[in-house]
Amino acid sequence: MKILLTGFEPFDNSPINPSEQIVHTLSNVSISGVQIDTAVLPVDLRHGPAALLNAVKMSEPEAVICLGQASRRAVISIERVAINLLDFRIPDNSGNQVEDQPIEPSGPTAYFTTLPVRKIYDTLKAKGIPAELSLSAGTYLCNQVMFSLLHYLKEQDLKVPAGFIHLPALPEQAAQMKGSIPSMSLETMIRGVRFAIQVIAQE
Ligand code: PCA
Repeated sequence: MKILLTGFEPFDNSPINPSEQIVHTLSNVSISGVQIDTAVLPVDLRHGPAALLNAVKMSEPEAVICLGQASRRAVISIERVAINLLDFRIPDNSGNQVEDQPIEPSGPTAYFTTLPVRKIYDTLKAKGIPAELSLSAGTYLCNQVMFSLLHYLKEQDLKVPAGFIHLPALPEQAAQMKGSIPSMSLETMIRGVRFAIQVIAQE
């Protein structure tokens, strides 16, 4: 089996992004016989979704897991829904700032993830990894790439399970902040993503 695993480049004045570090760590690794193809996406309104769809076309994966950072989240957040909305709290890395715009003007309001999120959640909890099922991937780049991916797979009639997992900040990122934000070690996050891959491989 082949899974495409994507992360994002750093954004919001941080020099690092845990999703990028995980993708680099698991690049070309085989987990339970699963081949992992990887891509790091730009935090860019125009190029982020395009880079993801390009990676999907190149890899032709049997499942796609996209990763990104959500600094205020305390646990690994397995996203259930992507909504057809762009409303950026901060500009993207190219300076684009959008408010109240649809991602796909003629697209549906939202897509549900097609990953087995309940099984992933149950497995992570059973393995002692803090996790939650989340109802919103936000209205920034992570939601945009999740929506664009699910829209593309639907339009192409490709039965490829796909979805998004948000990660907390790394301890070194939390230490840089003036206020207090939650964090999780890279090691725990990597264990969580490995278990998610194993669950998908067993489907
Ligand atoms: N997190 C952002 C975009 C890039 C990332 O890692 C988000 O949650 O939208």
